[in-house]
Amino acid sequence: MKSDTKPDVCVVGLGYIGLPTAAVIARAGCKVLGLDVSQDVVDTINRGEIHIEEVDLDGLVQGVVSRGLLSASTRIAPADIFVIAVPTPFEKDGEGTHAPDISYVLAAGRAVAEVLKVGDVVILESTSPVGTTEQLRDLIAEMRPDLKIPGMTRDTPDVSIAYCPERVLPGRILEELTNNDRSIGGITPRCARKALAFYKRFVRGECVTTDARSAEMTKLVENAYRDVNIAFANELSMVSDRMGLDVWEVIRLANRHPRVNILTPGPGVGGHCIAVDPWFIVHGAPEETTLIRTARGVNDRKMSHVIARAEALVEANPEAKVACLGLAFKANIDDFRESPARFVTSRLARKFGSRIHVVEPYAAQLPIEFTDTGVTQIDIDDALETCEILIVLVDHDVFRVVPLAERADKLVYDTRGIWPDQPRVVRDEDARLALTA
Ligand code: SAJ
Repeated sequence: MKSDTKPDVCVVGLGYIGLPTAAVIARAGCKVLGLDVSQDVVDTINRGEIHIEEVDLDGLVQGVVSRGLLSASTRIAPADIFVIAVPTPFEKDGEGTHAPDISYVLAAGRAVAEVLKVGDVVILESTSPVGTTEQLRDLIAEMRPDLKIPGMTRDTPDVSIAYCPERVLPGRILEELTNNDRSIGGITPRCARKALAFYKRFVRGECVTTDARSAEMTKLVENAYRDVNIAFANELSMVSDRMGLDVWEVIRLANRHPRVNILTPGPGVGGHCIAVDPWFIVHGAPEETTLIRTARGVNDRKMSHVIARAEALVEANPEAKVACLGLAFKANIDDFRESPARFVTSRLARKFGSRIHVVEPYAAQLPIEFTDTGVTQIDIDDALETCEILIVLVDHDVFRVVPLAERADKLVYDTRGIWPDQPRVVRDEDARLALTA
């Protein structure tokens, strides 16, 4: 490939990261083949449609597919650049820690190795434990003894291999894919430079080069940092409940200090990243990760704390109808995977059945675990008219804007702090219930 021509790109994995990435690269004018194991996903994309929800992604995919820049397949084909964006789940092991599963990365690597040619660049984007890019390199070396592999030859290598994690926020993926800075870690500095030249085609943020292991660790550290900081906020909220304090007031005041910035407590930490990635660090260095492991525990414990307090509130008011506000893992998105709000609500549903009503404007229907519980989905207006107890689990804007006049007489357990003006409910000291905290 000449440096002035646009490379052909193959993106392996067309999920929440792979599909937007493929579409953004295609928008930059590269011909992109998206690879996925699911025939359904491939067919959907080839029709110019999408199988995931993300702001503005539908129009973008429709545009690049219709211009012939993006197509999808279940079969790999030769390309100049390969971007691997497949899942790296984790498995619980016997020790109570969680082992990363990089089998999808290695499977993708095997597929890429089959079609690799001199001059190609292979980039891993999946969140991965430290050392995964080297494992990918070793696998390629094993499968392709005909190629000179970076870090394994004194000559100029035939291919380049690098790690470049995504760091986009669901709900803002297209914007952040373009504007966020990127860390690009090469197996060698030359590999990093080759990958850098590619990202410069569609990234406006700064692209910083490093080695592959540092880039792998950087991604894990970013999410562990956030998890630890959310754990601090969640621990404060449990302490405040115990002491009868309003945690939101305490945080608001503390954050007026110029060097203090406490995050927001919630019903726990959800999604596929922040609650998962810290385990990759713990698994790699179990003896040295007391803080990171403890933070995970605190955030999980916050979910049980919320369930216990919500149950106590519902039990203390046996005649009241209850509305649980939100199922998504965070505000203003329709992603219900690994959601603390969904978990809390399903526990309440199993215990209290038809007394529980769910308000989730982003869900067309209730998830499967609510079948046969007697729980009904209602909208926020119905909830405000008919329910005496409101349990706020997600800070969707549509909940945030409900004026005090419409909820002043409700019993509110606001786990997200969206209604600071809500009158505090008199507490039952024995049950240590501070319902507005
Ligand atoms: N949360 C709180 N309190 C807060 C902030 C978040 O309880 O103050 C909760 C949210 O409600 C949610 C969870 O944490 O349940 C995670 O939400 P998030 O918005 O903090 O992050 P994600 O999971 O949507 O995306 C994260 C981002 N990482 C960081 O901000 C360091 C994103 O940039 C990454 O690209 C993404 O993980 C990923 O793919 O790794």
